[in-house]
Amino acid sequence: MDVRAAVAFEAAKPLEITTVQLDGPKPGEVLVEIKATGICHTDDFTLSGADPEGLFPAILGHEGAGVVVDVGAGVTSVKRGDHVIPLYTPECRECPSCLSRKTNLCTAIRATQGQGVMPDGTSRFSIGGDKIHHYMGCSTFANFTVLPEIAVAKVDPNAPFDKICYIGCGVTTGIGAVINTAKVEAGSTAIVFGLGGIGLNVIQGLRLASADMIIGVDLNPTKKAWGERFGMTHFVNPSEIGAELVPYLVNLTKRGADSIGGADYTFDCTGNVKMMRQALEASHRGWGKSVVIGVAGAGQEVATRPFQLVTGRTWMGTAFGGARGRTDVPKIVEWYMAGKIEIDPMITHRLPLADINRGFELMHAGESIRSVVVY
Ligand code: NAD
Ligand code: AHE
Ligand code: ZN
Repeated sequence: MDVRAAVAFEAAKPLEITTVQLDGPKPGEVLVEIKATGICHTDDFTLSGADPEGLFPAILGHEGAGVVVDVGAGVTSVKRGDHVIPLYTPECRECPSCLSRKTNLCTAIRATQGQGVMPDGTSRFSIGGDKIHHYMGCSTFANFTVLPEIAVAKVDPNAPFDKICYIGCGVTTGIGAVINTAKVEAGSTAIVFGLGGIGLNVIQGLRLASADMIIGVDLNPTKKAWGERFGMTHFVNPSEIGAELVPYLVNLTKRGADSIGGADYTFDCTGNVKMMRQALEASHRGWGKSVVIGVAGAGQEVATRPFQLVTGRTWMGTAFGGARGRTDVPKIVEWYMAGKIEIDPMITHRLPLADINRGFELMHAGESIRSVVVY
């Protein structure tokens, strides 16, 4: 069938809106009509050419929501008409990783996903017979896509697509990093580096977890109001403090009889490896946990003095907020429907597919939190 897509033909070039051919679902796969998709910084990261796994041409996009329109042989967990969110972290419930209960990083299809193809090693997308790669197993920058059955979460059919698409990455990543990965306790102190589409969801996760002190750090002064909107208690702009950032933050987090300082929990949501180091070093001696969420490009490495770890800090990371997609994503949709979490104010721009490149421009200019393409 012919579908409309924004195709990344080459790195660092605008997406081209065009018609591509999509083959129907094979056994174990589902055809989904994508109704809306967010634009995440990771799409920009891959389009920039910095992603060591980046493949071109490809149909990017991994933050979608839509409706199942066809299913391949043997599919049992979803049917035509079901509303679903594609999962770049699937949940097969059978692989050693899923069975371990120690991680959400299902390994059932990770190898072929990284090669931009479906589990049988072929792509469903093409143009004039030439293969187009899938992306993160999702390719939501097309109005129809094919996904493995294990890579869709069935959600409440009353939930609006143009909001819950954000649960496909940003919302779940940010809130999950707090709840699943860091396991923040009530009364904690926390620092969030980078107040974009992910960092603001870390902040609302911290509010949900009843953290006491929630410090946001961002170079963009407009992010102060954004952070406060979701529960941030203090804002620090590194370019305005006129001091070294880490000692400044350590001092700010000193409480009561504690003369050492440092936050109980810190989160990097910038993808900048220098900020990742500062986040670790701003966590509390003896027990601080620092969670890397940001994604950094090929060749980038994190560094710190081993002393920082010897003295009891833990450096950890999270993908998709540690969420088990088919189990946890429907619950997060319910939290949204019940008013327990906010999504609407973070969706600052709605665009037709034809204007998708504008969404990337808004991100680069720091003007959007989330742009959502509505098909
Ligand atoms: P974004 O562009 O919306 O936000 C990034 C924010 O960081 C901006 O507000 C920017 O001003 C700020 N920032 C950048 N450099 C900074 C610096 N040096 N100091 C202070 N602030 C700085 O991006 P996003 O969509 O929120 O994504 C954030 C990061 O998280 C990206 O690296 C993205 O690829 C990654 N990500 C990871 C996961 C995961 O599962 N681990 C999921 C989604 C996104
Ligand atoms: N391909 C990159 C890594 C990109 C990456 O880490 N992706 C995150 C999700 S970011 C969503 O916006 C992820 O899920 N990682 C786990 C995984 O298995 O990919 C690289 O550096 O090679
Ligand atoms: Zn993402």
